[in-house]
Parts: sequence; structure tokens; C-alpha cells
Amino acid sequence: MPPLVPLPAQVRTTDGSLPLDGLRVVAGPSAEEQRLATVARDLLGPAGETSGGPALVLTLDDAAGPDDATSPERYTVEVAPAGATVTAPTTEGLFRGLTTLAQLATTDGEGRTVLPAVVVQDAPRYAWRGLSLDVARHFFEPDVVERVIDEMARYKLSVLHLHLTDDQGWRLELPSRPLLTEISGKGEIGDGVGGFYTMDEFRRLQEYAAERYVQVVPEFDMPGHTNAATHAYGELVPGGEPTDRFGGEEVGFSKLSFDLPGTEPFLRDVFGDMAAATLGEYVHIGGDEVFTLGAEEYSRFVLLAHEVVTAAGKKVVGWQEIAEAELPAGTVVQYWETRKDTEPLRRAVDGGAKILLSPADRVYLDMKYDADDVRGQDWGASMPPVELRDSYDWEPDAAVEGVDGDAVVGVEAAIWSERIPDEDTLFMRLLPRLAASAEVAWTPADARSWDDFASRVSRESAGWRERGLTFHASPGVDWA
Ligand code: TNX
Repeated sequence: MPPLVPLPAQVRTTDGSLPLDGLRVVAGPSAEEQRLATVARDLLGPAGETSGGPALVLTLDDAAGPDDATSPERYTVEVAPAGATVTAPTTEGLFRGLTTLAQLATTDGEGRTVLPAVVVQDAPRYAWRGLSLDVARHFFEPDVVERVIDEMARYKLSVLHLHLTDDQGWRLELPSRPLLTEISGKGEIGDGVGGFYTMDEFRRLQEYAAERYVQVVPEFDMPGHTNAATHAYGELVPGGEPTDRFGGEEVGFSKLSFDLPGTEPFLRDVFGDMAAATLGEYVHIGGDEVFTLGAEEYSRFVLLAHEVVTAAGKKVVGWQEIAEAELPAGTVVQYWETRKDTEPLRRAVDGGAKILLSPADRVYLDMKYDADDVRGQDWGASMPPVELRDSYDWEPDAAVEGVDGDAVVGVEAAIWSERIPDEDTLFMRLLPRLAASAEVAWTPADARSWDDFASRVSRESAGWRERGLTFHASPGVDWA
């Protein structure tokens, strides 16, 4: 069996192989199909075109994918010695099929790059297969984020959630509130200079992601985690004096007060600007770890943020805590706190909310891998380390007690960057756990097994090395 990650729904190997050398790529006439033909040529390497030889044909076709699949991302890949096809109902499906094709490429006994003969019929378990990246505690330049998106695309992830604000920094320039980045774009945890994305950089980042069928979901975290905002705009705190810069790791001390006259205009400005700059359908309103507001004030805050985002034409996502408010149906609630009672989540789901799964003990990728991993995130005795197998061996349907699998929109790994000062550390934390989380989100439950995953993921390290990416050599895997 070819070592595909995430494992497709159905893979059948047949005889022979198709050399890439000279393979033509043929696609339909639309601009996007033609672009995908170029993507295919890039993914398959410098194959070189010859006329009349075998071809790789990309075709839009509703009949593609496993028999019972309805996902727009479903696809079929067929490779035979005479040629290859990728079929899908959408260009998104074609792209997912191409990423499978790229993983299939291997070297044969004569040193040629070939695709093994195979039939893959595939579709994702969940549409939302995400990664949440904290660019507030430590800032990551656009080129680093692009390299993260490249790996996400390889593992068929579909959502990049950017945690753009926190106590330590504000990372998105906004036309309505320039001081946010002029003042709070500088600095981060430790001695780093910080930084922020201009509107232009943010648009280009979203386009880069969209070309890989990854949707960016931007987050402004409120009403806690707000020191970067109150450091820039004194009107957001009683007394009107801007708060001091914060470069520590502590959480839960900052807040926005609902009743200050500056608060609602601020909320309308920042979420309005953000919604206008967002190409995707979702905006994340934060809402986590608010220890400084009463339940009623918190609730009013969440509902106001919800209203502003909805009025701007975007759907709302928020951290688990927003389930304490009476949420409108369709709100996506991001579960993370495995140590808390899930009763508010059950109530939210009864009211029509959807659940996005980011259980910290499985897919918080900043957590230490093992007890000796002193530079990893550590929540003390209440949270054990998160090794690769922990990220793999869990069942989304059973993750939130009393919440039915039908309410789950997907799985999102999260990486908080308090202890991630640079790109090498970032990738060492992401890899290999990101691949495990991706398979949990993509592959049918009954097709998954740790032993099989361990043998397939072992082959990924060769590519990580080639691409200059750091990774953690998790035990139990015979790394290539
Ligand atoms: C909790 S998880 C947080 C973050 C921290 C993280 C550190 C969540 C929604 N909030 O603010 O970065 O712990 O592990």
C-alpha cells in the first residue's frame, strides 16, 4: 500500500506504474482548471511535456469519489501504465486529488520517478479540518505562515485560523484604528521585535491559502486577552490611561468593559474592518479565559460581537466559553477545555450551535511531547504531555460527552506561541502531530489504526528534511 497521509477512504492497488517523465497534463478550459494543471506540473516535478505520450487528465465529474460520498471535496484518482486521471465534482476536489497524486510519486527499481498503479476513491469525514496559529505571543512573518500553509495543504487541511490579537500584540493593521498596530504591533513575549500584517499582506496571505483550498479564519480575541487593545487606546479602560505593554506569559488579567462609551464603537470598527478584509465565510470572536467580567456582562459582550460580525455578512466562531451566552443557531463553538463541565456546550448544541473540536489533551500542539520536553507548554498536573499517539488515537464523535456527532463540524489543532520564538521551534511542535490531527479529521473512523498510521507517517520525515523543516522524532515510529 502506498504511504498516504491522511489515509483515503478507499485505496486499491493494481499492477504496474506510470513514469512521470514526459507525462502531459490535460485539464478543462476554465481559468481555475488551467491553474490546477500548472499546480499538477509543479507537484509532479520537472516532468517535461511530450506530445502524444501518456497524460494526466483532470476532469470535473459529479460521479467521482466513493459511492455514498456527498462532500464537494470528494475525488477519484486512477493511475495505470497508460495514463492517470483525477476526477472530482469541484476544483477543490481536483486539488485534494492532486495532493494525493503528489504523495503517490515514488522511485522505481530503475531510479525513475513513477506513480504506482492505483485507484483511490476518497472524501473527507469533516469539512472543517483546521489549524489555529497564534501569531500574537510571537509574531510570524508571512513567508513562515506560507510554509505552514504548504504543509497544511499537503495533509488536506482546509482552515487556517489566525489568532491575531492577545495581551502581547495586535497583528492586523486596520484602517479605522491605526494605533492598534502602530503601538501594539511592536513587541512580543521576550526580546523579539514583534510585527503585524498590513491589509495588503493579509489579503495576499488569504489568496495564497485560497490557492491551496485553505480558508483563513481571522480571530480578534475579546473581551479578555485584550491588553494590546487597551495599550493602544486608553478610552477602552476606566480612567482613560492606556495600559502598559505586556510581554509576559500570564493570561486572564485584561478586559474590555461593556459599559464604557468607547467599547461598542471599538468593537464595531475592528470587527467591521476585519469582516470587510476577510475572503472566507467565518470570523472568530475569541471569548476565552475571561476571569475579569461577570457572567451577564460577558454575555452581552459576546452577543454584541456576534451581531456586528453577522451584520457584516460573516458567520461566527468563538472559543468554548461563548456557550455561556444564548447563542444564535449556527454559531460554531470551539471546544478546547477538556477539564471543564460540558453542560453549556450541550445546551448550545440544543439551541442549534455547532461544535469544532480542539481538545487540548489531543490537538494542542504547543504542549510538551513528554515529561522531559522542558520547552513545551505545560499546564501542570491537570494536563499530561501530548505525544503523537495522543493526537492520533481519539474519536471525535465521543469527544464531548452528551454531544452527538452530527453537531460536530470538524477538528482543529491549535498551536499557542508563548514558547515558540522561531520557525524551527514552530515546525518541531507542528510535526508530526499536525499529520495525526489531519488524519483524524479526514479519514473514516473505521479505516484508522495507530500501527498503520505510524508506518505511513514515518515516510513523511524524508520530505520534511528535504523542505528544511524541523520535526520531533516521536517514539513508536521508524522515521525514514
Ligand atoms: C489557554 S486555550 C489559552 C491561550 C494560551 C494557552 C496556553 C485558550 C482558548 N486559551 O490563551 O495560549 O492556554 O497553552
